[in-house]
Amino acid sequence: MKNTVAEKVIAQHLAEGRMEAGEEIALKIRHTLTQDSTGTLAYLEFEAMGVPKVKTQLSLSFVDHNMLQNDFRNMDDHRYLQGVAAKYGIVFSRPGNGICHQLYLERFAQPSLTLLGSDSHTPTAGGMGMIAIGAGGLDVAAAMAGEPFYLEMPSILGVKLTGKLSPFVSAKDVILQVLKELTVKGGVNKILEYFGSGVKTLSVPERGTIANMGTETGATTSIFPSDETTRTFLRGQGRENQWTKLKADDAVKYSEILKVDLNAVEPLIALPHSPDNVKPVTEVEGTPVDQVCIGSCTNSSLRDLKIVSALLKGKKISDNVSLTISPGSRQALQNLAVTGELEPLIQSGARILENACGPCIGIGQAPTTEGVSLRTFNRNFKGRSGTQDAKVYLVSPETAVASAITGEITDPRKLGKYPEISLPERFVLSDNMFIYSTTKATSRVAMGPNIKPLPSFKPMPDRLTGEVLLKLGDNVSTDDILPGGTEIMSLRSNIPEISKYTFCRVDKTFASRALEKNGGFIVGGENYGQGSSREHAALAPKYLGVKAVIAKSFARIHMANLVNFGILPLTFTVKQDYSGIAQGDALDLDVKDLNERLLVKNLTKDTKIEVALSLSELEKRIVKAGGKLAAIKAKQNKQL
Ligand code: MIC
Ligand code: SF4
Repeated sequence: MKNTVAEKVIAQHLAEGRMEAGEEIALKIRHTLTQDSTGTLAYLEFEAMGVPKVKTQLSLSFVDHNMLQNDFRNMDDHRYLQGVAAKYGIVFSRPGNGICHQLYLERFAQPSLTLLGSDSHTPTAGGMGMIAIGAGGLDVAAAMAGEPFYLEMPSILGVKLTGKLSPFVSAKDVILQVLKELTVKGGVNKILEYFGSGVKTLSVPERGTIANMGTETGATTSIFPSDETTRTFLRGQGRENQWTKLKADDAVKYSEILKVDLNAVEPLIALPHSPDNVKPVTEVEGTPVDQVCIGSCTNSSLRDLKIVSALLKGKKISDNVSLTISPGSRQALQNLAVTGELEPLIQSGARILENACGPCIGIGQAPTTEGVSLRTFNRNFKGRSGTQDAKVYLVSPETAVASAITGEITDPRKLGKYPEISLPERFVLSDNMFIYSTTKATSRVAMGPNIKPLPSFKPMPDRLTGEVLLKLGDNVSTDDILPGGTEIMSLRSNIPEISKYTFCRVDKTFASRALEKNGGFIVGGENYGQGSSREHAALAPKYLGVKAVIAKSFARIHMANLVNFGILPLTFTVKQDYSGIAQGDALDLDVKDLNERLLVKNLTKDTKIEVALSLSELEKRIVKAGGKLAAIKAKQNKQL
């Protein structure tokens, strides 16, 4: 049988199931990663499983999201994470070292391995020929405890790249082109596999950019082959011995093919407020810009910083623009410094921020009132930048620089000659901000007062009754359900407190109403729960008593998180029935038997609506038990 790159890697790590699209499979997970804002919960869950050491080949804990030290809370979280890492055999990446996905790609990613990460952009490592998947913290905790990861075998969509990018057009434009075609839900339950003669023209960091933002299509992951370019990158990182070749069989069949002629790609821009609202830069040229932010796990590699430096050389940014640059890693920053390429950034007037996520998740640099902000990031959902009325556009580093110089959205091709840049044959390496756990470490794990125990939940009753607490439209993101930003993110380790902010930007009364009414239901449109992997977006509603979400369709990670915390994800079998339910309607649902089809009685309207429940037997057991943690704990205890 002929196999794609994705199938080859999956086959090597298959623990259960058949590799047929739509079938449930279980994957053995070799590496895991967490970051601070999903990590505290993931490690509380891991600790609750009672396993003495992680059972993976390698587990990593990064601190990159919530770096502000405006009170004790974030620092206490970081200290807790460091303590857990030392105790359970996890590599700890200290605050200031860089963004998890960038660091992982540089120092740990290896072709043909599997990675599960509690962050939705974990697929960045697909640029190295890995199956790298984003998941909720509980699934990552389970993987650290040695459990396989269950998922629906995706279909493999081949993205055929031909030709070569033109000057001033880069990897970000390629993925924006893909997003334009696929939209924010076109990749659901698919793996985007890149192939064709254009692949070899892209460096590993460029492949990382493309794989990173495949997440925005809803895809399970994205993957590139591992070739000589991969080998060269690994050699530069002093890890050539970890290289293996990985290539699809000749004449392999993809379930669908999307063709991208790299020669024809032009500078693109995603307009507010969705990553798939993509247009050519030329269509919005001349729009005045207030802020430009370069960085994030999508565009902060040494490749990107080098091009930014070359383009800024001898230039000054517009007096009306605030330009920030957050390097993806200390390695990228250090290499830039060593070659003198940091200097043009400083000279131009750019504000160099910490090596972290920073403005991407609303940790600082909120734009001005009704400000236009151009960002090289991957998400521009309303409110994510920190202000509700900002207009955030997503662009390549090239377009970002051109616009920062002129003060208006500018086609970068107007900058003149495209500078030649190349990655070093040997990167300057320094791993001294990774702390390796030693076998002697049995340290006590310090827990600050803001770190609260995990709430526990009762098994699901046979009948679910209650009111529709909130009715929403299409593409509700987890940023809508539980936003990021400085105030709320410091509460990630404290479910009772963070739950008060559930849907706060949509309806300030939601949390109090939910508690008052003893919980109830949420109704959503298509692609409910897109975006971040934060399980808080399921756990907080659960804490407030939400029993089921009825939507037209769900995003993959959020649906898994709902199941993990015992909330039923139901879909309308007839989409028009969505209009037959209003906020405030009283619903009643018999869930004694979790059949594929269930009947929801609308007591207010005296109607019945059929809904579908597409869960595996295992998922049904989890949801019935009131969540996954109890199930895993019981299983682990038997093994000990
Ligand atoms: C994001 O980009 O939304 C985040 C912040 O990285 C999240 C994780 C989180 O909410 O902590 C993600 O993408 O999963
Ligand atoms: Fe961090 Fe932004 Fe990447 Fe999320 S998308 S991991 S917040 S840089």
